[in-house]
Amino acid sequence: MTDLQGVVLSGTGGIWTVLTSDAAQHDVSLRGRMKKDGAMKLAVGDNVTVEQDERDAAGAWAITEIHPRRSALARRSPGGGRGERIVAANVDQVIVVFAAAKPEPHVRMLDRFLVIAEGNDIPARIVFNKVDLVGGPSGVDAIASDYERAGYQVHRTSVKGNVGLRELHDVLAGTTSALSGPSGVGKSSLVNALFPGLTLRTGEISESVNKGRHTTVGAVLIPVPDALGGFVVDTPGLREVGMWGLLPDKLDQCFPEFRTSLGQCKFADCSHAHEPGCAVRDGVEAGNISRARYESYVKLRGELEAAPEDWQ
Ligand SMILES: Nc1nc2c(ncn2[C@@H]2O[C@H](COP(=O)(O)OP(=O)(O)OP(=O)(O)O)[C@@H](O)[C@H]2O)c(=O)[nH]1
Ligand SMILES: [Mg+2]
Ligand SMILES: [Zn+2]
Repeated sequence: MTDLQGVVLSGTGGIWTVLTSDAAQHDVSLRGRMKKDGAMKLAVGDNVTVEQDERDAAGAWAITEIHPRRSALARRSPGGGRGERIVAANVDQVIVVFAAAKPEPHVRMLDRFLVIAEGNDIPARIVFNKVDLVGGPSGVDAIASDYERAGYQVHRTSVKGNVGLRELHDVLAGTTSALSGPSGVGKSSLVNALFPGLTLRTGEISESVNKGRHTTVGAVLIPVPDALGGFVVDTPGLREVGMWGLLPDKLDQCFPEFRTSLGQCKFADCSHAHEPGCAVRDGVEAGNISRARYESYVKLRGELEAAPEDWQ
């Protein structure tokens, strides 16, 4: 038996592609006992031990161990299903990508992506791509300013116009970043443009958005062909994003600009929705917290309260 350490790059239908420490890629399956209920579900980005069974004539490789994760980007299973879906493991930062136009950016949805990152304790930054469609970087100032005020780093990029790519490249170098966001915003196009040599599939917006088809199918972990190394996770665009694992009274901590007000409300268990003496609402009135962000909070809080308990 030979065993090797590796990292999971992608997987479909029970077969996973693992990059091993000897720089080879192997298609592997999970050892039987690891498929049992209660066993940790494998995700791209997981560090694993793989083993080749020399008694097996075909010399098949199997994953014998999944190593503890330093982080996991999880959301609710799609289609109203219960339980969690781990998008990627061992992610250091989430890059939430939206387009300046085509498709139009939706702030409610952007806030959901940010809350998922915050709820998983993974730092997030925001990219508005396709600024060529709105007259350049300043074309997204109106929508970006709420997020900059909230403390997020916002990048304005154009793959077509080669805008902001070097700066974004530098924040991805040497670390593991997951790109998430709706379909057709240019996530795969950005990865291709940032790292020459990569050729991820990209699609026409008309196809991916109108027909509900996604160009990227399943998350893939991509080793960055760069001196500093690191990984980028390209994910398929999401049409709807389900929150998972978040208690309603933890939601306020997922809005960084609320944090200085938390603990200042009249009632210790303030939901910030209707109670008197609410420091968060005072912050909105004083113009320190954006009204649109606050409205996202109220909407999400209502959704989390209405969700069955086993989703929380
Ligand atoms: N005008 C303009 N179009 C862009 C830009 N970046 C990407 N596109 C186009 O947008 C379309 C969608 O790009 P993709 O990279 O496939 O989008 P994606 O976010 O990976 O989509 P999914 O894989 O479906 O989630 C393609 O037709 C790209 O050529 C840009 O900066 N400006
Ligand atoms: Mg894609
Ligand atoms: Zn309050």
